[in-house]
Amino acid sequence: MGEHSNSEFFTAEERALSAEFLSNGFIVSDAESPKILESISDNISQITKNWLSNNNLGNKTFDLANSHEFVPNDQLNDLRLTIFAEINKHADIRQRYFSLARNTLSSLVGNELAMQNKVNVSIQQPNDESSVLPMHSDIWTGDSPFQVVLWVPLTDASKSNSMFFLPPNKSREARQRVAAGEFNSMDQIEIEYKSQLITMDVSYGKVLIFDSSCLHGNVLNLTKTARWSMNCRFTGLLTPFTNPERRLGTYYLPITTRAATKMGLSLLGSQEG
Ligand SMILES: O=C(O)CCC(=O)C(=O)O
Ligand SMILES: [Fe+2]
Repeated sequence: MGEHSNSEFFTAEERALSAEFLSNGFIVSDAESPKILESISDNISQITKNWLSNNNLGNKTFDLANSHEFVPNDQLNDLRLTIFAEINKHADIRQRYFSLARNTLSSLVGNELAMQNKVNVSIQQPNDESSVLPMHSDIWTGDSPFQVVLWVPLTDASKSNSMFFLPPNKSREARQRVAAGEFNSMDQIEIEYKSQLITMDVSYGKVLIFDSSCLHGNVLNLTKTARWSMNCRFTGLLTPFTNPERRLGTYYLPITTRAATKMGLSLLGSQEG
């Protein structure tokens, strides 16, 4: 199958998006529904406000970007766990999250998708060493190589409060060198590829979709503002799911199964199949 074997079946717009994604490993676009983005941000703010008052840390309304004025870094993890539990109690949170990038995901991944069972929340407050996530590939923790991450900032993300990313060609090389045992630690790879890392610049109102097999991570936030972001994973529904801990039906859940697939699956599961 040639690289461009069926590209003439795409619209010019789809071709351009696909080429950009394959070459850069990521796409930044506008959230497809600013209203829904705001509703998610409001939910997170409310959960945080409740947590602050339950912990006697105040009851003022504040910008998430200034959370470090209220949330001590040593209590961040407790807040993070609370938000994760509470936001995922909203029955429609995954539907709302998906609707932030439904069209772009459809172009890049397909219109028949599986989605991670929960949405995740990251908080990177200024000078908080404990939240730094070293360079990694999500495939190293068993995530699907067919996976993209939809990453949505709730505050403007840039410079050291954002995340870094190693482009696909360099990531491929780095993964091969890791597999060959060339490095003793993640730090060593990060140092080796430092000059080739891209810092994501994604302001509130935009979304980032990235190839999570590419190496990525974050650094100590040396800016004056906190970064709050969410992330969740998507794959094509009918792609191989080979890792027992990343199965379809548990870690990934079908979200947009089409009629013909339901038709075929029901036959496969019957005596006739
Ligand atoms: O938000 C970050 O800084 C890193 C996120 C990440 O590693 C992921 O979503 O896979
Ligand atoms: Fe990751």
